[in-house]
Amino acid sequence: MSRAIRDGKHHRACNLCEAICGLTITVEDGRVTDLRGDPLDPLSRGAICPKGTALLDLYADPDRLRTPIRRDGAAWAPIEWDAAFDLAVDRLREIARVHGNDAIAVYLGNPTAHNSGTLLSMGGFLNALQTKNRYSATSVDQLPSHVAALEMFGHPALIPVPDVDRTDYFLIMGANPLVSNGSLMTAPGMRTRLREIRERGGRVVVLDPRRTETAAVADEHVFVRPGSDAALLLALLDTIFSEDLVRLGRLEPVFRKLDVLREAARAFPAERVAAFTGVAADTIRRIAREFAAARRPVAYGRIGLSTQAFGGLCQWLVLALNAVCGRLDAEGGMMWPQPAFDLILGAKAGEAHSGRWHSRVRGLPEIYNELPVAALIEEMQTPGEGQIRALVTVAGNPVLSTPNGGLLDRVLPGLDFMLCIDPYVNETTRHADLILPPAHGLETEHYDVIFHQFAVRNTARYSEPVFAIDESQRFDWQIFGALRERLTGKRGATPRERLDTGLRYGAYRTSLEAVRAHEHGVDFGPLAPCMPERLLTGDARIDLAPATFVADLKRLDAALAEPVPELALIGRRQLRGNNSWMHNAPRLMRGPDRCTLQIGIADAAARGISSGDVVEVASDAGEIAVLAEVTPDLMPGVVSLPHGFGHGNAAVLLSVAHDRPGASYNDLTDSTRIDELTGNAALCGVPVSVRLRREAEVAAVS
Ligand SMILES: Nc1nc2c(c(=O)[nH]1)N[C@H]1C(S)=C(S)[C@@H](COP(=O)(O)OP(=O)(O)OC[C@H]3O[C@@H](n4cnc5c(=O)[nH]c(N)nc54)[C@H](O)[C@@H]3O)O[C@H]1N2
Ligand SMILES: Nc1nc2c(c(=O)[nH]1)N[C@H]1C(S)=C(S)[C@@H](COP(=O)(O)OP(=O)(O)OC[C@H]3O[C@@H](n4cnc5c(=O)[nH]c(N)nc54)[C@H](O)[C@@H]3O)O[C@H]1N2
Ligand code: SF4
Ligand SMILES: [Mo]
Repeated sequence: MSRAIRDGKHHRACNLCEAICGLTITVEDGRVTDLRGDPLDPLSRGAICPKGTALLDLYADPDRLRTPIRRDGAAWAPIEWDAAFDLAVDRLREIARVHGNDAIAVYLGNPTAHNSGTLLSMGGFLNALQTKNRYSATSVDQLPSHVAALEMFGHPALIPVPDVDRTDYFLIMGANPLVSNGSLMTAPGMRTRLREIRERGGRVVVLDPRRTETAAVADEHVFVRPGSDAALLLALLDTIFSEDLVRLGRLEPVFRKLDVLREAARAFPAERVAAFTGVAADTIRRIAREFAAARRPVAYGRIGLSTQAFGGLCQWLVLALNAVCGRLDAEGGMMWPQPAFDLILGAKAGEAHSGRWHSRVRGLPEIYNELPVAALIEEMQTPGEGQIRALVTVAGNPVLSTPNGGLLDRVLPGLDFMLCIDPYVNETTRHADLILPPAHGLETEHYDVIFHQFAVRNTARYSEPVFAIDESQRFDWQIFGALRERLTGKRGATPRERLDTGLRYGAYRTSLEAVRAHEHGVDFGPLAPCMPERLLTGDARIDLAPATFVADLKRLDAALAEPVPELALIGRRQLRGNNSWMHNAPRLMRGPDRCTLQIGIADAAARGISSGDVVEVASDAGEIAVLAEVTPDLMPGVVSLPHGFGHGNAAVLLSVAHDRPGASYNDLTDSTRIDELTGNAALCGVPVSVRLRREAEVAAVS
């Protein structure tokens, strides 16, 4: 293993999650002797979580690939970088020549968003492939927020974030920031930030089917039935309209169609939605009144609101609720960060579109150059022109992270070619013909081009690598550069050059050199109002009731009459994990097995289930066996399982994870269960049955 570049204190961002905490890493004699939160970082103020320290495990992980490998029958063989690039490009070219460009699919996983080298170099390679079959983790995540931002503010990246540091009433729906450390809300140190809201006399209210870690530190927690939040939000809006609590604030002149929104909400009064949501009408009305009466309230909804059958409606209605209380672009409300490197720099009003093409089999619409990943399997399985024959994955693990992952696992071997850019042989990359591993984590330089865009304070920070790579390794941007050059004969700008250009033209007219000079980061201050100037809608106004959303209310209306499933499955992110890929860090895997099915006391008793029993969980899509954990923290009729486990296959080269395999949530999800408005996968609220495994079967599992 290489030595650190220099002794002394290194200050850099943790690039594992959206919180982007500043770290101080002490190196003595070439070795790291200490790693802690950087108290001088203007955004994170010393915050850190257990995953941050696990960066050291990642660096030292013997399972992490440092050089390319190619498939050799059932085994892997090493291959030189140049030969690997040639092989990749020859195979991709051949497949495109015979079957057309769309025969090559691309899947971009979550860590691409946390890696500036990849973000600032991958475009040329992707464009060279000229395929419409682009997929990413976006459509198992925040796609509804992009669609709502596009419809209301004119650009998918114009998503506002809660100004947590100044709010006095934080309504949190379907998010667990104490564990996730915040998402579409880069706000490191959430425990402190939530405590500060309460210390300044404010209130934190959590609506969630599980009494979460965040609920435990909130002033109030209310159980809400999975998938029912759109109705709940409409009822909150209806109370605000019918009790005359609307106050539009500064943006009133640019709002359109308030009357349409009022009419839409009128059909969902609190009394009508109470049974469907599981929330008493009185409670809904009280929360609406408290929200409207607070001085600086803000409503925020995340994964639990997005990855459900009404994700699009939810994200629209959260924004609408903020709007009618004058909370858009207001201090302590939903605000738009103004990042030093701006993703929407140069975007023109009225220019962004969705639905420019559709998936071949199901006709799901493109947005932001991508198709919903729920369409991936059928596009591989259905014969005909445009059928996917090859897959390129970058920093992803769709076998564990996308709906019907178990089926995807069985379909991938049928592809003609699979190229994975990833440092691990995981459940997905194990099917690759070729794996190109980029240098990783502490070996790379870094700038959060995405997460400053969603941060609760305007800051900028550039991170230098701590460790040098050796000659046998390549950076991600070198990999993408080499692939692009072989495909097009062209060379692109380096990530540093692109970053510098972006910073020079951005809001603060700074430069890479200037940012680099501040090792703890540059502070541009708290969020500031910037609307309507930053709007990108064609008419420079905000549509409070976009027609496509209003039309989707019919589906919600019909759902209110449908029978409630006996048990609905929801997820459970864990502090000591990161989707599917940090289960190989020894320091995160100590203690009892965490891949348990949590079930409420009454639901467990009705099935004769006790903690520690092996239970079988079945859905329309599949079946898994896991340990049960009986808890008082779940709403009756709801069970909860973390996603990202299922590391049991012998071909997965993750030795620590392999010892704690668990089972995959997404063996139970179904790619036909989507939010029909946006195409996002509906991973929450999956109808399941749960039963105790019989003795003989238990023996077979253990
Ligand atoms: N049931 C259920 N499913 C879910 C979710 C859920 O809540 N419930 N959540 C969804 C969400 S929000 C997300 S974002 C997705 C995540 O889904 P994915 O992005 O598909 O999966 P990850 O587990 O993040 O896998 C990341 C992969 O990237 C690799 N990697 C890490 N860093 C780098 C890097 O710098 N470069 C490269 N090239 N590779 C790298 C890791 O080795 C790992 O193989 O899962 C989704 N799936
Ligand atoms: N430690 C850790 N941190 C992470 C990750 C991780 O895997 N581990 N993943 C990162 C990623 S990729 C993302 S996108 C973010 C996600 O960040 P968050 O959205 O904060 O993540 P979750 O913890 O999944 O919170 C979702 C909540 O929604 C609830 N929920 C489920 N269904 C419903 C519903 O129908 N209605 C309501 N109201 N609530 C519902 C769940 O009980 C859960 O509490 O976290 C990021 N941070
Ligand atoms: S909260 Fe996120 S960014 Fe901060 S140390 Fe933990 S993993 Fe890293
Ligand atoms: Mo995510």
